[in-house]
Amino acid sequence: MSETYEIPKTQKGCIFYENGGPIEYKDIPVPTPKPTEILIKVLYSGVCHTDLHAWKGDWPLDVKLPLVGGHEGAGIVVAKGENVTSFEIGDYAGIKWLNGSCMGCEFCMQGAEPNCAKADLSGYTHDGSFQQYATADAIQAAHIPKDADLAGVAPILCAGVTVYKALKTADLRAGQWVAISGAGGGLGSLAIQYAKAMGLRVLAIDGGDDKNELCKSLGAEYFVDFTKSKDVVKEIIEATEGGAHGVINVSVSEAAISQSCQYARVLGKVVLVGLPAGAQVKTGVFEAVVKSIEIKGSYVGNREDTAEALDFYTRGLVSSPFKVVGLSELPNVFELMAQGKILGRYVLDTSK
Ligand code: 8ID
Ligand code: ZN
Ligand code: ZN
Repeated sequence: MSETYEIPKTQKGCIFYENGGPIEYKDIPVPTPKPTEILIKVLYSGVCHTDLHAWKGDWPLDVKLPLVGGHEGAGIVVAKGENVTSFEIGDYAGIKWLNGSCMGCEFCMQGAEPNCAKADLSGYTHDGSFQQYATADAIQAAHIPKDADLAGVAPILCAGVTVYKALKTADLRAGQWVAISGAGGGLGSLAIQYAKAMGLRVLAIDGGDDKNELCKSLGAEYFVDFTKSKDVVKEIIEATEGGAHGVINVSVSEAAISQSCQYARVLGKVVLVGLPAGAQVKTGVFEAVVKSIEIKGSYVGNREDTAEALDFYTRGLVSSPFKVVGLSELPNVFELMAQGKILGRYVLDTSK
């Protein structure tokens, strides 16, 4: 049954006009959906480290300016374009990093839509979820079950989907060891739980006692504190009796990413997810050949990965440890994130 919603002309949003410039919380126009788009009343949005990279201008890919960031937005469909058949007014829907793609190129045809050269990215090339109303392509927008907790589900839309896809990319078997580097952050805290749900043994790597406690509470069997360990590589090889079968790199540290090739087991899979500015992954060619390790990039997930990742959440197998603050607090969240002080995720309540 279709409901109707009153849609205001203006709304609150966080917007910046240049990379690294002030983030202004102010009144901005409510966008109008194109014929193929829905308009989502965003109630909650997670803050991903990608949003911080976008604001800083860390990557060799230009952001739209001015920009409203954010790509973990959960809310209600309040309007839709005339061509939209996959959503009804009143449905719960999610804003993901991949807002839209061409659907016709060789990569889209294989379901590798995030790899499309024409990908439109929420909170990067398309105004995202750090506003009260945002537009999303109806094909790519996430379908969120009606009874879901919208604050709780928000981090699944990027962090959950991304780590779930990264674990599939690692192609491990139940009982094998997966090392998660950056395990106490937004992606890492979910990666621990998806890995456990897939039957893997988790070794978590991050810094500080609070992250140690968090990772263990989420199911990690072993925690390596990179700020205290005398030899991270040796400690991991010992704890896993030979090295991790797979590594999910979600830290924002070039050194940690290169190091992961050293503690990967013979025939191990090293998955690259975290995107520190200008980073290179370095490994000795001899070691990589003799150990026959695989180094693979993994980039968010497609519609199927999204539906599957949400299903784990709906079934209660994963939940992001999160803290809710107002949308206007975004600059403070970025500051804590830059210092590596966030346990899990911060979720913004767009009503304040
Ligand atoms: O599709 C993708 N590939 C994708 C999708 C989403 C996010 C990639 N990302 C990228 C982000 O752009 C960012 O570069 O993944 C990275 C992690 O995002 P996040 O989880 O949202 O960031 P966070 O919450 O700040 O967590 C990072 C964690 O890394 C730890 C920090 O302590 C923090 O808990 N960390 C750092 I920084 N250095 C470390 C080190 N040397 C480390 N952990 C272990 N060893
Ligand atoms: Zn993200
Ligand atoms: Zn395409």
